[in-house]
Amino acid sequence: MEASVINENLLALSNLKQSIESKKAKLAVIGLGYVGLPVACMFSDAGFDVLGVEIIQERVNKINQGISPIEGKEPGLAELLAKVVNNNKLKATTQYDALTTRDVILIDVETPVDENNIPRYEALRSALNSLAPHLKQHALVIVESTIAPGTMREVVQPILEEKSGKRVNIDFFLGNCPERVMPGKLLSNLCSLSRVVGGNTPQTAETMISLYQHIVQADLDPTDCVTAEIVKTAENAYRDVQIAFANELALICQALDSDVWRVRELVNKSPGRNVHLPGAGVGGHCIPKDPWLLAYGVKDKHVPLHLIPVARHINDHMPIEVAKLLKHALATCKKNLQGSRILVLGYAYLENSDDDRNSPTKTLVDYLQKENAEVIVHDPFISQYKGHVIHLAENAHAVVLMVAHSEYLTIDLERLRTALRLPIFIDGRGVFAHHPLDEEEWIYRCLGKGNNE
Ligand code: SAJ
Repeated sequence: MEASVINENLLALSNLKQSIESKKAKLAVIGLGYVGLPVACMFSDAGFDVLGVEIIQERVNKINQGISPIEGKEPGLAELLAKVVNNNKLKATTQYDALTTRDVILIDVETPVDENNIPRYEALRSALNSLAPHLKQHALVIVESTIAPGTMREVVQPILEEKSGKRVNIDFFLGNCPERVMPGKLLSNLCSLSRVVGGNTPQTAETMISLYQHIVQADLDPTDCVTAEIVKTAENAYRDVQIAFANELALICQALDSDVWRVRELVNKSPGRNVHLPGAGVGGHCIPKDPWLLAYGVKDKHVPLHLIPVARHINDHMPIEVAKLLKHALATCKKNLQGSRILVLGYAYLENSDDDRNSPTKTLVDYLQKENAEVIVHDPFISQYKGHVIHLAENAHAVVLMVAHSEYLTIDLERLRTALRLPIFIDGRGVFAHHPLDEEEWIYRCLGKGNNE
């Protein structure tokens, strides 16, 4: 590239950086979901003019009325949204042509994997194809969605260049800054968790840091795009493998008539150990998906991946391990799954959350129904499963706890046992592991604890 072109680009980037530092830069966020909306609100609250682009008209209408479309408890989000909309710092639209005035565009759309664990980039491609024709000269595009390593180079850059006729690092700038948010802590996470800032060039990363400094009070670590893609998917693949180890250890302890809940406590006294919590499965929008995105990044590189896929298999299979405990407990009462009535406690993927994405309970319910059991589901946070646990337990042959919602920790066990036809309690999260139900009164089976035969 000629020196004059390089200087022109550096000047353009420097001008953009100054406009960001002075908050004159106009921002846009594409995708106003559980990540995009808090991000848009925080940059608006920091003083930027932010345009939100969202394909769901109803969501746009709600946001422009200052009403949060996000269900569940997100401390501070509803109030912040109302504030920034009322002071005209945030506006939402379904129209992409409004992006022609935007200096920085953040992309926060979903990036799921399909049943074959292949990334589905329809939403990402659609956002890029819609943005490109309206891309402003010298604009900065930042993908915040979690993507497989190589996606910036193989998908994002080609679409933007081909559909806009512009060249990266000359006519527009590109980066990847993966979000690190958890449901229930969206706003606090966005400002308190460090961010990996992947720029297509080091200067781009620097400019990105000048943007995120306005909302992030933690480390902003500059790097390149592929490193940023790897870090985000690896941090969740790492957690998945950790959980899989805890689950395999639970099955070992069951077989040896030991107690994984005690074993893990003692193992974790050893320096540098941190055996995670065994459980009835791994759900949510991140952990089940991100390991497959990481694996996809090396799909053509002949890297022999074993640990990541097998950890996913172990974790996906845990609801069936819980079903086995149920089967064995029913058998001690000469009852089969077929024709039994089972009360399942918890459908959300996480305790005290209403989020049911990739719910492990769904796997359990499907399995039990295939075995011709009658299944009743309760969940205090999910509208179609709300109800009174004791009433729902009437005439059930067993209770299976799948999610450690606080409500279940204080359940009236005496009334529960009276309501049940058989005193069977399967504890899929070790909620009562340290205070097992009275053996005289209950057939209590806990994941990871022996004597389950
Ligand atoms: N789970 C276990 N055992 C554990 C931890 C979790 O079985 O020891 C299960 C949970 O029950 C749930 C699933 O795994 O079904 C996921 O739980 P999670 O605590 O990982 O919660 P997530 O899915 O909200 O993960 C998010 C991720 N954050 C981001 O992607 C920014 C993850 O990287 C965080 O580590 C995690 O929150 C967290 O630390 O809370």
